[in-house]
Amino acid sequence: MVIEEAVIYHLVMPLRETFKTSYGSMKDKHLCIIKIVSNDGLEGYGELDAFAAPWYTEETTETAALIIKNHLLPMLKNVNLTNPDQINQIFQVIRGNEMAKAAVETAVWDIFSKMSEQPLTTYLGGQIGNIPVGVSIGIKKNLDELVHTVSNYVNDGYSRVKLKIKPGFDIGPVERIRRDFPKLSLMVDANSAYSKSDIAVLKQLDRYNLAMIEQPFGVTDFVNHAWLQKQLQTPICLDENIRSLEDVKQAAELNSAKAINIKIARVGGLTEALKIATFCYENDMIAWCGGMFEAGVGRAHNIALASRTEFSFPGDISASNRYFERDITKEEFNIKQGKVTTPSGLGIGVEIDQQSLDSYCKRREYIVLN
Ligand code: OSB
Ligand code: MG
Repeated sequence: MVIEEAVIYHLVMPLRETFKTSYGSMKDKHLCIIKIVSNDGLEGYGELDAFAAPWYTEETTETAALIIKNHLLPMLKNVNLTNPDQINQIFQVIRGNEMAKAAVETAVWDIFSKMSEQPLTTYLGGQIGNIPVGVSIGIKKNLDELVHTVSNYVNDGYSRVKLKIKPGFDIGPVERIRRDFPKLSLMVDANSAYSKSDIAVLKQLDRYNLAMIEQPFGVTDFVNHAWLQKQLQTPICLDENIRSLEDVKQAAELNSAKAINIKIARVGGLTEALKIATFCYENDMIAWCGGMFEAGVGRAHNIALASRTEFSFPGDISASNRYFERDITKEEFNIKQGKVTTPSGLGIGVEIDQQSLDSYCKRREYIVLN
């Protein structure tokens, strides 16, 4: 397979609700849809899931789009691809820029699964069916608002709830939600807002039967996460720390975490995500699929990945309408009894709603490769 041309669609999609984390607030999701066209005329779609500002990782939607256009796509000029894992290899010479790499790499996976006339789900080794999913809830103005939000999602049937926390908004919310929802599968995500001096609060969180505590400490810190995990029963989950299989191996070696949030975008694509899932499975670490407020294309890739057996904990994979008024795909994803259904069409199994995509599109770039 040779890539003949690519289109980068720059989209701004208003979020239905402003999402607040320990880093700050987000009103719109800035993303790109990457379309690649093969020499056989097949189309593959990938989603660039960075953000407008570099608060989660160093990349932004704009920097990543530039890397894709000026560095990654040109590396594929006249290259005959025989399997999608080749992309991971070819892109290795470019440092970092995982989200840019993932956007192109996932589009290549889409084409290869279409070439093999399979849904991406089975092409990746997963199973068609329903997978349990959870929801991530931002920091709220007050506890009543939080309780209201949680009960809405519980009524929608989500299998697990994740609360964003930060210093000063941690024990209060967790205590209240645990009291009102004693049986709920509950976890927290600190997005790196704590340090060693917060040990008393973190030990207190250990009392609420949380499924895990996600990313309490710094984004390159493996040593102090290990120090903390020794003192807690609750599994620590790493998110921002994990850019590659090497990072997961380091976490395993040091016992920095018992769980890994796998995001396709953060680890540079599906090849690396699969390697991480396999490693977690073989080393008794919990693997689950994280989210980046994906639109329909990225969400389809996530669901295909999360359908593999290594994914033993519900992912941050919500219904399309939780994030956006209208998605960019014709098929929207819905939650039924805490589960989402894997698409069964070929490749990512969703079709682009061109009219919807155009309505969010601010700019498009055409790149001819051959
Ligand atoms: O830390 O997992 C995170 C959203 C944006 C950036 C980072 C994170 C998140 C979420 C939401 O928690 C995940 C989602 O619902 O897509
Ligand atoms: Mg997180």
